Amino acid sequence: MPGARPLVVLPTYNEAENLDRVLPRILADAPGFDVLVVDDASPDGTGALADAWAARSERVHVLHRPAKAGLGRAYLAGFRWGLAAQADYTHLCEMDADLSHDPADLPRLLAATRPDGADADLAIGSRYVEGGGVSGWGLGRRVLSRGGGLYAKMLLRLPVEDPTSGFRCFRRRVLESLALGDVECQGYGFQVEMTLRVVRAGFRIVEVPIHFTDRTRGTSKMTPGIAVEAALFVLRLRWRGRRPPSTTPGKGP
Ligand SMILES: Nc1nc2c(ncn2[C@@H]2O[C@H](COP(=O)(O)OP(=O)(O)OP(=O)(O)O)[C@@H](O)[C@H]2O)c(=O)[nH]1
Ligand SMILES: [Mg+2]
Repeated sequence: MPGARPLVVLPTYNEAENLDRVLPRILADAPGFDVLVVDDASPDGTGALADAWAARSERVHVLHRPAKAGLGRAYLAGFRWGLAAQADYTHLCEMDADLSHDPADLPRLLAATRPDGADADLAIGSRYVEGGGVSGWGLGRRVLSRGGGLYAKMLLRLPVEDPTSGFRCFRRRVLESLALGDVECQGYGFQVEMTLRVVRAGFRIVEVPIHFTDRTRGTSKMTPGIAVEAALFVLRLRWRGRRPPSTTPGKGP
């Protein structure tokens, strides 16, 4: 996309087996995208691998954090890094490092933010719109994902079919205008909370169909406890719903 300077924030915790596969795919299939690996001191050495990639490619950057602090915290740190970077990134994207998200879809997400395209402020890679899908998951995981998404959509009245998706592209001004310091959820409710904040700030969201493939290497960080925590967090957001989350005045669309 002419004039765009996108950054993909890639959170990692014990993804050594996947990092060597996903980084070359991003570099090849998403030309013009820089990558920021946000590693929480993974015991399996993911951080050192990321450093080796950064030494070889000026498109790869690494943010090391001292301990595992959750997906939401990793993304917020990555967004702050991206907004402060000299590169003047125009877009900040989210993507899992386990190849569940296809790097070749990044240009499509970015294109959905084009003024002469879908003109989205936030493009969400969606498994649950026509043309999207999931492979590799058993029935239980499918029900949890689709059910969790519908639950959040209905309780919070979100105009989105896949509010828990972690494959996204934000226009820079969206993240600049949200008060990122107020974002509460450290874990998997983070995606839902961000969706709610973007909707409430009046920005335009468009869903782009994606095909999600279950990880084939490394281990999932998802546990039943994390799913319950996210569900309870959505309830809290619902009950606090009358008071809109704060945004910086005057920066909305
Ligand atoms: N930096 C950081 N990354 C994390 C943390 N928790 C998860 N991640 C990364 O976030 C991405 C998504 O996590 P996954 O474990 O794949 O979660 P999931 O996709 O919901 O679960 P699976 O489908 O089972 O893989 C992966 O790249 C993880 O390595 C964390 O606490 N810190
Ligand atoms: Mg995953």
